Amino acid sequence: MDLLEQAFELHDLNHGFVWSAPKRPFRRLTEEQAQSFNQLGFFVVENALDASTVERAIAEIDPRESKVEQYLREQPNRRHFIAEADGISFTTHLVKRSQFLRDLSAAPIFADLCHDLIGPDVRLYNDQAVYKKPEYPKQFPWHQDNGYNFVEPQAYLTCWVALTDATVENGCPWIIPGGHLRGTLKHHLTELGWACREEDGSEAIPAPLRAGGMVVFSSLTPHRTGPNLTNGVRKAYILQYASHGSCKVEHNDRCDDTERQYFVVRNGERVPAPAIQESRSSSTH
Ligand SMILES: O=C(O)CCC(=O)C(=O)O
Repeated sequence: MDLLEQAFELHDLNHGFVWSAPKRPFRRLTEEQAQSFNQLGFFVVENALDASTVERAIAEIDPRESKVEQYLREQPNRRHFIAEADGISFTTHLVKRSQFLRDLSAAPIFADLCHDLIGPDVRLYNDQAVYKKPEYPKQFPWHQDNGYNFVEPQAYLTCWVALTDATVENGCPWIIPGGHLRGTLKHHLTELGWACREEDGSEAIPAPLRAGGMVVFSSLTPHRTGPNLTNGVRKAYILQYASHGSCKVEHNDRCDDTERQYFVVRNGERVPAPAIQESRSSSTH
């Protein structure tokens, strides 16, 4: 089997997958966005967040990311799994500690997209800030988000929000259009992350963004981010949403952690994020 065929092998748990187009009526999605999501697996929203929201989000994330960076510097080889000091950091579950980010995760723009692209009952699945540090020469390899933890239903939603301009030079996302249609592909673990293909291929397209813009894509859309060849930090906040009842199959995890996997849409209606319990918001972890 050659490399190209291997790239299109299916995940062992992917049986009988059928892609479903977004269902009308839409609350926020334009016809053009719906068509792009359905056929290509993604679309871009410019100015999804205004400048003051971006600024506040960065102010909430930066001190927490600094602690993650400090932790990475103290690890053997300055690494923890795929995170690397002065390279790439993952600051996870921020909604457990920041009421601002918690409220943001349930803001109308995200809740409406969840309603249109997932359905009437949707929970936050995961949130994390991903920072790529200056002059970090490594890519984040081609993967589908469902290649990390296999979730059923396989198609959930990722909103990759740029907090700084994301460019080809500093590590913006790249996408394989149409790569979502067969469901989850086979992945293998590399030093830089799970990977479903090695080569970019001529079909790969970059999705550069201005700060405040976002790429909305399926958990099944193959994507990568490039190296950061600039002297600035590339900052992204990634919010993911899954339908109520979703399950991480290998862990039998129902994806309904009360502290962070709350409803953002229930019975078709937006739901405000619940308040953080006081003891948690003051936690330094
Ligand atoms: O933001 C990045 O550089 C890569 C993050 C990503 O693709 C992911 O966490 O799935």
